[in-house]
Amino acid sequence: MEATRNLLEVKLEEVDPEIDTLIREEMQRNEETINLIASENYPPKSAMKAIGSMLSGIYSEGYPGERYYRGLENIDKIESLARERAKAVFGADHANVQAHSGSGANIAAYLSLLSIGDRILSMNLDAGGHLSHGAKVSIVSKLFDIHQYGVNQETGLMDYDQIRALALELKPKLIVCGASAYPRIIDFARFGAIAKEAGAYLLADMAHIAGMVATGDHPSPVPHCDIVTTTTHKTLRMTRGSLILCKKEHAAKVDRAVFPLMQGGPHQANIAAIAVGLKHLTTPEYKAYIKQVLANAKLLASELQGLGFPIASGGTDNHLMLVDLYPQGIDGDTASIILEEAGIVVNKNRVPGDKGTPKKPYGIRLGTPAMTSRGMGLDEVKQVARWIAEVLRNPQDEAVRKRVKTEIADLGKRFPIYLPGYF
Ligand code: DSN
Repeated sequence: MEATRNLLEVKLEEVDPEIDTLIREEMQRNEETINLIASENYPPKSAMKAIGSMLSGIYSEGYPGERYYRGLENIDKIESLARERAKAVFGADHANVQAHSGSGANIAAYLSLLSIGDRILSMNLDAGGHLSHGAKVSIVSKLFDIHQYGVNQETGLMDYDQIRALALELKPKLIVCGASAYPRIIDFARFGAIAKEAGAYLLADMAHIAGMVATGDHPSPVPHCDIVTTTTHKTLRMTRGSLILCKKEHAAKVDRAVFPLMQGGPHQANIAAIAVGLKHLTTPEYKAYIKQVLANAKLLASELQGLGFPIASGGTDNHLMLVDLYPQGIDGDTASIILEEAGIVVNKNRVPGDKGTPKKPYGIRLGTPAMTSRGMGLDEVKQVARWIAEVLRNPQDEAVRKRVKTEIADLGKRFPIYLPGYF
């Protein structure tokens, strides 16, 4: 009978056509545009099945084998699999998979090693660091004594001698390395030596480059660090979440810092999805994918340079690049708006030596993980570079944006993100 129909069984499109439509429109928007946001990607359907499962409603405070609730024998196995897979992929002694996302994982990691008020030396947000590394507007700057290093304003590169000098002078209890907008290889071994000399703990936030670390295409921070954190949805291409990897001696403190210090019950559907995603990382297909992400990024940087757009540090060793728009006379905010109108989605970003403001910097950050997930390769990269140049050289010309948008929607049809029927 209609009146007693079980609400659990009613389809999304029936119970909430508004949200259903918005989700479909968002999927359509993605199919018809090119996503160059360096921190985004498209998770596999297999992981989305796990995150859309009934595990979404489970409570499981504690850790496998030591929970505060009963009925968790399957959940314990799932979380244990996620932890073991994370340890195996990255060669870590211990993995915590419960922190809901990257910033929380970083704060839990700090709290496991430090006392409130302790000194941290980390990378400045303007230079490519992350909010949660201690930016003024973050809670991290209220909890700890933050000192920061940048990059050389001319070369755009980290200056390890300067970082060493700062570390020896400031004697921080923790050094944080890893970045959200740094296009070059990070020398984690050098950071390890600096931390050792300064008597500091070392934490690497490898969120952006974790995919390359997983495949061996970027040196791993794990052997050199006390703790390594990462989100799971960037180059790792899982659903949103995080991992905290650490040395054996920090395991108990890390686990306690996540639960009960920072969080209550973990999101087990997401942990199941992360376990699925981790399984993908060891496949030949994923390894080939990461190689293509890197080849695409290198080509995108050199093509844009050839078209007259300087790239910070002269290129990229990873999946992202920073385009300096100052010579073009267009700020990153305006550039991101007109590129979006043309179907190319990017974020504004400061570049080394930026003459703009945080809201109107003179750069944009581009990344190739998402477009590569669609199967796009070098030919498409060249075309994307030409479209970007055309749009940015003609900021007043709406007709150009309109035409490019149609061309990109056509390209999107040739490279669907997901085949129909998964939702
Ligand atoms: N917001 C992410 C990025 O875009 O890099 C980092 O958390």
